[in-house]
Amino acid sequence: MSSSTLDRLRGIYHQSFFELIQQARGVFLDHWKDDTVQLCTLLSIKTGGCSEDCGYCAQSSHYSTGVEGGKLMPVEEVMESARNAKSVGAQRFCMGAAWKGVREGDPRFDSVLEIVRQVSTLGMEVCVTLGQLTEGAARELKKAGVTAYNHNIDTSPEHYSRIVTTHTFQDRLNTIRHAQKAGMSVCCGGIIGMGETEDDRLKMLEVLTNFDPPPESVPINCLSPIVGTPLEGQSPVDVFELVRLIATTRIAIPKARVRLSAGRTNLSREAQALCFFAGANSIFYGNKLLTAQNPLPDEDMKLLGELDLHPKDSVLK
Ligand code: SAM
Ligand code: DTB
Ligand code: SF4
Repeated sequence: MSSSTLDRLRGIYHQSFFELIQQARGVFLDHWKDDTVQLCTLLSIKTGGCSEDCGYCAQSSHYSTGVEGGKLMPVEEVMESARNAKSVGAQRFCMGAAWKGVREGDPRFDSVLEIVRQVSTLGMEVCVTLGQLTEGAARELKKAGVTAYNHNIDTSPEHYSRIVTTHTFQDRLNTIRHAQKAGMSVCCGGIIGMGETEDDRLKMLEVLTNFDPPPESVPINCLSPIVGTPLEGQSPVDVFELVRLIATTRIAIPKARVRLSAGRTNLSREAQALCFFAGANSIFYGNKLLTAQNPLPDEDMKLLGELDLHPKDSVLK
């Protein structure tokens, strides 16, 4: 990791606000032929009871958040949600599990593989986020039909151990490497609003920028503060800091889908419009994220229509 990448990111991020978003818009237009927004629907296929202590997470068993630990959802229930997502226009279906990780040979992992095989028949992009992956598990997911693996680095290397102690930043990088080696696209981003500095955010972006290959998608989540977690009292993210980070991400990783992720329920329509102008071109679509609320699908369609943005080619038949 060269310090020059970080210096370059700082230079981009701290230029005057309008120069920054104008530059980001230019980079967007150079790399993306149309104004499409990818709609990605999330489903929690195994909720809560997680062994990890991620300080932001409703699903960690270390905190009393009111989210109960559940079992892996049966394949038919997952298929019902996936068909429904497709029928309302989602192009990507992302399934999340509150696990530290998965390995080959575990019967629960075999069930996930069967879920992936079935969901991938629907024609949407298939993304999963299951925690840490061995190389073998990554290969099996790819073979079953996964197109992208979501595994966020979440914050800077320096800030990470203040947020999570049950695994390391390096563990996250190892899993990302395994997913890449298996030929899956990597969806990797982070959360802002966890007490980090703006420079921490740029250090996170520095790590993402230096991935080889760069991430196919970069989710930028604003912390959705969960009562019962150590981060429950964090102040909301400043919207112009969010826009600056999105613009800098667009410039640093031009070909990535930059996904305006958790926390949109706290953003005005105008703030979201600025995020799209600055280079965001994907959202989570559906009234629920994993456990937290998301804007209603009808409201999102209305907003996209008002901004003359179009959902990426729908796979609706
Ligand atoms: N267990 C897997 C893992 O840790 O990668 C997958 C699920 S985990 C919930 C997926 C991602 O959701 C996290 O890496 C984090 O970026 C995001 N996330 C979780 N809780 C959040 C919150 N309260 N606010 C914003 N983003 C959150
Ligand atoms: C990502 O970066 N954000 C999504 C998805 N990847 C898995 C998850 C957001 C979770 C928000 C909190 C919740 O729903 O519990
Ligand atoms: Fe939540 Fe994933 Fe951390 Fe488990 S590993 S506590 S599900 S973010």
